[in-house]
Amino acid sequence: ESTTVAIIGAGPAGLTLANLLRRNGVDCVVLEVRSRAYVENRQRAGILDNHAARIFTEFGLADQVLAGAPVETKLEIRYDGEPRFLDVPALAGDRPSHLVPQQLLVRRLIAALPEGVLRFESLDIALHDLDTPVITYRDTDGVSHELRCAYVAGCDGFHGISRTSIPEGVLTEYTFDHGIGWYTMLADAPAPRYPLMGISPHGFAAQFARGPQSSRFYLQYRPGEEDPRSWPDEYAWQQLRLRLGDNSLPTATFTAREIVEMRSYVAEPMTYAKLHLVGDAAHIITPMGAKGMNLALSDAATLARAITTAVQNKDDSGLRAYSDVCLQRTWNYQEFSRWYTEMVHDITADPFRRKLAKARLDRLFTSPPAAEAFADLMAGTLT
Ligand code: RFL
Repeated sequence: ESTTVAIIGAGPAGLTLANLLRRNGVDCVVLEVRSRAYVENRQRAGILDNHAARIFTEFGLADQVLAGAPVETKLEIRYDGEPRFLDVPALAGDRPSHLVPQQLLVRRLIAALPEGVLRFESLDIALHDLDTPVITYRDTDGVSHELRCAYVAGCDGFHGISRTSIPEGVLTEYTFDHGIGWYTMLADAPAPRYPLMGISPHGFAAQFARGPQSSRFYLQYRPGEEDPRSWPDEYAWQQLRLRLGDNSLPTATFTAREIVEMRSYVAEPMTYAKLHLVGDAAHIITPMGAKGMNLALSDAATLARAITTAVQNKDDSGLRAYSDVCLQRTWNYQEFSRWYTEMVHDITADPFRRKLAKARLDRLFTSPPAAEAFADLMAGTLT
């Protein structure tokens, strides 16, 4: 069997790429190791930035992907209990982000693809000869398959096999441990009026809506020194009330809990022979700024345009530029995410960094150009 583009992984990156390529008349096959149900129920990101929404509009997919999605409102930041509000969409020039839970985006992107494009439960996927690529895999009946293609898109996330198929010595890898942990909890507690972040001497906390009667909560912890999994729920609620400056928060049952340790990673270049890495396969970023999923979608759009031009006009300049274009965007967002992370967590750092973090926050509320630059990054850069 053969196809033009073999896409490894059916996360936001792979599914977006498949949809964009098909809209441009380029054929592709998506190989995913997990089941459809597993992929459709994986909960992670929740914000589709304005730039990512424009990608779906550009390719004529806005109705399928964005229908009914609420748009972002103001952001509330409470510093030591004192509330401040930022009208991020207005500051960005009326470019709101959309609230689209990742599992909803994934379901919609799967529904928009025709039968036969998606192959769930493709096991033991291996990439061979990346100059004239051949992909081997097994189906659930144990039957072996071989897929030939002109291009491979490695969209299989941070733990996938695409990046590790690149010969040793080719990639330069950059890693950074921010030394910050988040304990995140889902609870049936009324949603806050606006997305709420609390910066307090006890640490960072946040509360975001996940429906009118449901909230996701976050508490900063010190990795290696504390293990929030051993915290009694009552202690977590007490910390949330303290850090969010909200004594009215009810004690509700946590329906899910998770630990996130903040790490960043970038692999350069994102291209090797006919393999192009897309999304988390090439880079991971902290959740501050909500850019992880949006970077994956932007990579997918850059690659879809480049492959389309190569296939239809025999012009591979876009493919040659792919890695540089995506890496420039990635480093821009890595810097933003680190900047944002320090601003809301460094109240717990040494006194000098605590003062710097406060100055950084104050600047957002005293300098309109600084606030606009922040909002511009939240909306997404236009490349
Ligand atoms: P994904 O979503 O990891 O999808 C990769 C897909 O590849 C499949 N796969 C394989 N398929 C075939 N063969 C193999 N050998 C394979 N190995 C893996 C996987 O099953 C999966 O279907 O990567 P993609 O598409 O690049 O998308 C990236 C985003 O998912 C990611 O950036 C965000 O989820 C990151 N992230 C968040 N981003 C945000 O913007 N806002 C958030 O609030 C946010 N919260 C999060 C997150 C990531 C989290 N993880 C990964 C720890 C919260 C969590 C818990």
